Amino acid sequence: MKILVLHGPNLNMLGTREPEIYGSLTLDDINAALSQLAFDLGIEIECFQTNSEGRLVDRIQSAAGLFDGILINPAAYTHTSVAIRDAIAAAALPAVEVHLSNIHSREKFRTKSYIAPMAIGQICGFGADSYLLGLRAIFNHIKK
Ligand code: CA2
Repeated sequence: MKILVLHGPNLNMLGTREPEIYGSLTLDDINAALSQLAFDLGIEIECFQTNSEGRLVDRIQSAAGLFDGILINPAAYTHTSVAIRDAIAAAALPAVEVHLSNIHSREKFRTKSYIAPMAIGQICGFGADSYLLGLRAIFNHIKK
């Protein structure tokens, strides 16, 4: 089993600012924890971060046939991107949406996700654990 892990815009800044919202771990720390969990589960992951909406669409499009599922934190594009939503729908791969913060308890504009209706589920509010729970969720879903 091979899972593509996608991190959206500004997540490369993790660990530098706003630790009260996003925690103090860096993106490398999160990727390392995901790699350890992937090893424990006996699966492969590939992690990719970009600030570009188009590059996220490109990676989702090219995932078909190479990956069994997508774990994605679309970051701010969650609340704006029909392009990423359409790419996930077209890829026809199971996707799990994750967020570090609880997007439902923050500003109203963050409560809307264009991605969630295309995902098998959404996990938010658990910091880096959202990613780990998300990886377990997509693993269990695919294994069934
Ligand atoms: O809670 C999440 O994971 C978010 O996807 C994070 C996005 C935000 O736009 C979403 O509404 C919720 C923002 C990521 C920006 O992360 C930074 C971290 C440190 C310093 C600056 C930005």
